[in-house]
Amino acid sequence: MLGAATLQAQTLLINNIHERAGLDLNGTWQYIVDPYETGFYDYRFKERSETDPEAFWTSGIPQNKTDRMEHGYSDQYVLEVPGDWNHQKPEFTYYEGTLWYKKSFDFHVKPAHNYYLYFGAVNYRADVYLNGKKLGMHVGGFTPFNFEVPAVYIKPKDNLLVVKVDNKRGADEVPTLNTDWWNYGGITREVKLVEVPQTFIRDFSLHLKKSKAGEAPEKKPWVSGWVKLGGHAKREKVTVSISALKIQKELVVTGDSAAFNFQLPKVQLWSPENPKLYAVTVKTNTDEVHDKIGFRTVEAFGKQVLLNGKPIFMRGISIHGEIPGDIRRAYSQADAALLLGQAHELGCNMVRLAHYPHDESMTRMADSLGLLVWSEIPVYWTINFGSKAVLAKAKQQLHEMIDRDHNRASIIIWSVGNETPVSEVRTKFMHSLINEARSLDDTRMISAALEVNYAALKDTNVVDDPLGQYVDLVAFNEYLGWYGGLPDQCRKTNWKTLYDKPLFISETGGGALGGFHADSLTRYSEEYQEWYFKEQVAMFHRMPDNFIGLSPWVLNDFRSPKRNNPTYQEGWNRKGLISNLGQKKKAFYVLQHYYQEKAAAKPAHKK
Ligand code: GCB
Repeated sequence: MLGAATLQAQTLLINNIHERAGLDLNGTWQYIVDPYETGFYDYRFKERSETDPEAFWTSGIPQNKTDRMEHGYSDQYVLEVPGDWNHQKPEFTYYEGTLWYKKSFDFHVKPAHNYYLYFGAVNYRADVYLNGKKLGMHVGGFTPFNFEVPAVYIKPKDNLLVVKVDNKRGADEVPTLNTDWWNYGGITREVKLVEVPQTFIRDFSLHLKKSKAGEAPEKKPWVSGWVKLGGHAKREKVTVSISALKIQKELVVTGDSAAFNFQLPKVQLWSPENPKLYAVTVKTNTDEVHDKIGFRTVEAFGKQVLLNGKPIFMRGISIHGEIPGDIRRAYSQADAALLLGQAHELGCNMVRLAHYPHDESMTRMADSLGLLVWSEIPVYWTINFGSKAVLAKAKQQLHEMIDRDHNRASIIIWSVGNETPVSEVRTKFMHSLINEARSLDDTRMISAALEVNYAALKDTNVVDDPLGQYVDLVAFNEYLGWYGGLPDQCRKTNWKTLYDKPLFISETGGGALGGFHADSLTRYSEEYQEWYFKEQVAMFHRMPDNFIGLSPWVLNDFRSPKRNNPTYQEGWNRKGLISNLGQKKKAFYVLQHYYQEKAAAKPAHKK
């Protein structure tokens, strides 16, 4: 029996959750608001144990009518899951603290099956209880996790699933106290009770083998990958098949995992122009999982980025995981279709999913639309770089991001952070993350948005951040003409990096209130932002030959508590090319025009 205070280790992540049997636990949940965490700590602020008479916070109902009861779940207080709490009740707009969520369900367990409770994401800390027993705890607001549920915990009727969700910011968390986005709280992504056989396919990976540096994949390319079993892993025969390619390969998995390599016949490679996905099935005697997988290679080679051996220019845009029209977190297929549809209309072949892993529907849809993806963990600005515990939290989020999405062809860049101020301790921290990312996945580029040394040379800004030596792609954020000075500075500014690597502008932008028109010297007018982008585009034409793309800041206006100009911002970061009301601002068309030109231009030659 688990004590309430025992934190069970999180179980290894199960992939391809959507097609698994089990019970969808989305929908209406009851809640209790608990800013003082009275249900968690007793009046001496000690964590409650299961035997505590007040432990019924976690089991939903008091044991008998003599119990004193100073809380209660009720249909008067309900929230929809998935979904942040902030947009669902006006009193939660600014709330940062604890809410207890409760859902009742009936479920019949099957003999010889295992059960897991899966959460797409909970911001920020989740303590999960089933029928009063603690299943585990997870921190990190944007990545999936699952806990094993012993079958004996599950009753045929009236199970009580309780999740304590806490979105308080913390100095030793990832992200830390300070961000330029809204700290939406709640069970923001889907919840599912997953049913699998006793030995099951927990995860598999399938990708093209790296080709020789600088070269396209062979005509009949090789794939490599692995299969990992979960549950009572033992000796299992596994079949990997791709029926459209007449591939059927058998391997024997002993223990938990086995790796494989095999040659494909001629395949259509995945690319933005032809986002071809192949249906893949992985099967054992008792289990079967499916996915749709694209085959491509990507690498930084000299000054260029090669996709399937050919140089590409990334026409990108940065995106927050938010639907501004509803002022909420994005979580669904429809949300992904809206955001990625906007990026498509802008003429993008690439999106930077800032500043945290987005909902899985985004990366899956990017696979099918042919949008290249930069995916990032929320190591943002001023994390506590000196702390080992913080590094462990960042690494955990890195693992969870890669675990979920390693089969997505669209993802070509794992980013380990954004604008982390240069210091020895930060570089050590970030280097460690880069090494970790590379050890988990050597088939993609690793990057981070770096800061710029503006004072380096007269008229030339230099990206000399020491992290540049470890990343594959030197990416930097610049706001020339917004933070300090006017956009005409771009006319005389040059850029270079100390590193002989491809150079990418991961952010550039200026604010404008949609519908506010004035002359181009008036800040926050659409005309100012339009001018900003015109000057920037003229500067892009003068960039050095290792300039291989950009992801300006940002697709839509987004909510930020830092942005309190009472006339133009009112809680919104206004750097969107599209306003919070969905109107395209003038600058949208400047970037769209540049991207049309770029798309029509002859591809650069490999050097
Ligand atoms: C940045 C940050 C981004 C901010 C943006 C801004 O450099 O990376 O998160 O929102 O600037 O608007 O200032």
